[in-house]
Amino acid sequence: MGKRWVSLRMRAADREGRHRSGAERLVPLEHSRAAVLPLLERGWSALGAEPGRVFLTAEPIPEEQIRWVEALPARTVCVSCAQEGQQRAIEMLVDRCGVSPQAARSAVEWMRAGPNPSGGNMRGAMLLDRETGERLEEDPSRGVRVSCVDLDPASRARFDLWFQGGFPPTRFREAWTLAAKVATAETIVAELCWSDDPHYLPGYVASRTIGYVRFTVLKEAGNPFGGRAYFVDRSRFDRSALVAFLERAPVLVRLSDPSLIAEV
Ligand code: WAQ
Ligand code: MG
Repeated sequence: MGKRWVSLRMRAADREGRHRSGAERLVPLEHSRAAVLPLLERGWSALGAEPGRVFLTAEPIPEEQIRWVEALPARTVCVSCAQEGQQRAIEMLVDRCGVSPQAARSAVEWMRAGPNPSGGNMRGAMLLDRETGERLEEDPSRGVRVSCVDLDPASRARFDLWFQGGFPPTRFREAWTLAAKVATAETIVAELCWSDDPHYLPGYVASRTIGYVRFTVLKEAGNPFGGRAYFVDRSRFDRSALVAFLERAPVLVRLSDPSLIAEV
């Protein structure tokens, strides 16, 4: 029998069930006890003094089911304000990733205003037609939550050694790991993301062709909205297959060569 792995998911929700925070890991069974504690802490700190609940799910994953993918090369583009960052991100989506200007602009608009049609943020990502910008999620107030993905432990050690605990922030490591899984979905041509944290201003555009391109500022300071937009090629789009892959297919990201991330 192969090695045993565990998919861990955390979700914090307020008393009305509104999403506050989530996180996902895929770790060897023997690391799972230690991995749960930080997830629990994150859930509690997202709720703060508010009443609510933290849900923790642990699911065993046989090693044979795991697909290994290479990490994305990453680099940082310095911009001076959100307007400039959004403009450059739109250009990159349009010029390099086959997204129409209309679709790129519509993703930016949704993310600035809160992508949840009933107000605020979403738990998962939007799926947007790369031509028309039309929203294609089954439930647009929830979106699609990518799960069952992590940097494998040896690559994580390589990553930590390379940066020696200095820059970049944890948010980069997590977003870049998630983006490597998303980039392997054939019907997704690119993604755009920035945080819903009002104080975390960087964001990125990612795809198989351009890798992970960070922008130092993609949102206005103080804006509580953020999100992820996955641009899909409608001609090859099979929603249930794509959602099953993003939500459930186990993927480990391998960083064979740390020079891939030397320019973040
Ligand atoms: N799957 C799909 N969508 C997700 C997931 C996921 N696992 N996690 C978060 N989202 C969506 C959800 O709508 C959130 O509101 C939104 O993304 C933002 O999530 O420095 O921290 O966790 O290179 O706030 C990007 C820049 C940071 C990192 C992104 O996102 C860098 C970030 P957050
Ligand atoms: Mg988050």
